[in-house]
Amino acid sequence: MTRISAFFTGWVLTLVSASSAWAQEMPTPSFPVPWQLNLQTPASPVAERLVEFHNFLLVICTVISVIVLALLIWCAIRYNAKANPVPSKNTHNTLLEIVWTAIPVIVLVIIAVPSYRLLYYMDRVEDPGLTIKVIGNQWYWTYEFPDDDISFDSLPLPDDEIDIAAGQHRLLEVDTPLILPTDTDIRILFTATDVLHAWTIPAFGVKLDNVPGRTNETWTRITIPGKYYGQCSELCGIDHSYMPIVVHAVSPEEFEAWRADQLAANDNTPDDANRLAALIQE
Ligand SMILES: [Cu+2]
Repeated sequence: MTRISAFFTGWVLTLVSASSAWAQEMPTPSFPVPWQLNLQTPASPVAERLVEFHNFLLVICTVISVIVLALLIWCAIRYNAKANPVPSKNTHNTLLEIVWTAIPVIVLVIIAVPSYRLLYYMDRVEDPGLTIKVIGNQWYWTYEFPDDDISFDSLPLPDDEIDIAAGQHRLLEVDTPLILPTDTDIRILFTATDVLHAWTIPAFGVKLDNVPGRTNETWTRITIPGKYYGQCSELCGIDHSYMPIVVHAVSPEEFEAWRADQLAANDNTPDDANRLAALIQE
């Protein structure tokens, strides 16, 4: 706790070194491990529901596959030329045709109902506690907190700055991670300055296109504090694979401390008008 608050104090002065220091103590609740099966550990209500829906679909897929395989085996054994030398001349069976049309329709409806329910749940949040804006650039991310006038770029760390011993990962670390509070409904707005990008954090169940000239929207509520990784998921040019995403999810109190530091830093920086006035006086 004290180390984290110490980090907040040093944040403004030493962004890069501070973030790598924090990397050592930030747990990664949802990071892939060798031989892992299934999806990453969900860290938001949307991601939990996506995992549940995925498991539900897996059951339906398995049942259909087993039934079709059993039918194929049964036909091959029961109706081969040796076992059934005189084949039936039937070409129609009304009841059978109704059944094999109706059953797939019913299965699709059973899938569609929870699918649409989840789609609308993911769409937007009524009363967000925080709004952030994610802007895709070739080839880095810009994060804005529109209500607080906080804005910064998040650039990938080059290979020679990656500290494997500190738990860092090549091609996944950034100089300035996005800080977000846990247990808060966060509205996320997406846009881009140049081409299509897609901001993605698998653990949050968030993946949406950043489209130039358009604002997309979704939301998240992070349930587990820690460090989360993602990557741009829309082919956006030669460095598409070099624009990682890092989110540090901290408690609302720690987030407020960070926000206060950012606002204080903003106040100390002369805005463009002041800077211009100073230049003219000289
Ligand atoms: Cu991109």
